[in-house]
Amino acid sequence: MTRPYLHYAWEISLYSGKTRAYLRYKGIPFVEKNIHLWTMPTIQKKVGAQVMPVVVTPEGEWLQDTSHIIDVLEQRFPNAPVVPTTPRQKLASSLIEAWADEYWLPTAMHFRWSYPENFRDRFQPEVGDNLLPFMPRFIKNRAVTKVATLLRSYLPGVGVVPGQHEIIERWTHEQLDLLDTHFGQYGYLLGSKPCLGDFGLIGPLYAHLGRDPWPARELIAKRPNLHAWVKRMMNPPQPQAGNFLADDAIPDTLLPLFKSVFADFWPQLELTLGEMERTRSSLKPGRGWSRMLGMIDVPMGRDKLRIGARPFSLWMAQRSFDTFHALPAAEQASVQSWLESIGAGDAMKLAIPRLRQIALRVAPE
Ligand SMILES: N[C@@H](CCC(=O)N[C@@H](CS)C(=O)NCC(=O)O)C(=O)O
Repeated sequence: MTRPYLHYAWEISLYSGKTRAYLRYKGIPFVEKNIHLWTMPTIQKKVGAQVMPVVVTPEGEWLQDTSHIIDVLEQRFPNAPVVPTTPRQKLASSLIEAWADEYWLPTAMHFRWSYPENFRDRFQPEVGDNLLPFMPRFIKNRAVTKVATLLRSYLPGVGVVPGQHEIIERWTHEQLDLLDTHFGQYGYLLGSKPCLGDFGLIGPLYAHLGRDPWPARELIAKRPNLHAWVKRMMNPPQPQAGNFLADDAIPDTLLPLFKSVFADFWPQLELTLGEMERTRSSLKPGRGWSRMLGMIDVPMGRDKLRIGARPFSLWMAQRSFDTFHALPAAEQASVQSWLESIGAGDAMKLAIPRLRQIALRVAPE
């Protein structure tokens, strides 16, 4: 018998929800492994950062970064592919993955950390049990304080400061309403089976918004179609069934979400690029950029959100550019005409330097 894959993850972790939903949907034999305080140095040694999720293959390889993990597993488990084969859907799926992974961070962090009941009733008890299962509560709480202090230190960098709460909330309510409308008509983003974009979105929409008590009650439970999608994503029907929509169609109900991809996320990429160029001369060989550079003012709906520039967002976007450029000319033309029809005709012209991922950082290739 072959050994199962190991999924080192926490239920409460944003990106772990993405890989867990994927592993379940694909029916890949895996065992969920908790990350204890004493597991962290091993993860650091194997993948270069204290990060989750991490997948260990039956052959003993340690895979890190949810996008890379899914890429590798798609090759090994070609059944029920999550990457559409038709050009517009392929790019659309990749764009939503990048946008969900990167642009939704302020939303995820705000709704977790600005409502104390999440920490009191969920984060503190659960993370304490994860880190130090056999210790008394007061020791667990001390360990949790360290983790929480680190995570809270990220808040201003992702725009979560009191003066901006309202901006994040307004934008989030709009996006959630749009998703609720969409999932009233379709099971998943692109039809009756999930694509890469669905797995990107389930990250923020499960652990933070769908499971922390305040947002689960106030944001998700109040939107029944979205709520049902979150449940479907986390408990996928087996065996897999369903299809992407015929004729490479992109549902009209997704178009307002793509408006945010190009009007909000794209300017974030451009401004981040500026910060990366400004700091390029100080790069040390093999180290890459810091995870966060200077502050930038990024559109968020009709507002602007001041956040730190995160070079990692460019690596995620690079994946979408690569998807586009790998298409044969006729398929690129079809994608281009779709982009033009939604007012994003210049989107694929954004020139970014080639980047490689080093755990949570990126460096020039
Ligand atoms: N791009 C990475 C992001 C992983 C990530 O940021 N994971 C969080 C937990 S959900 C983490 O470990 N953060 C630790 C930190 O940021 O220092 C992926 O897709 O796997």
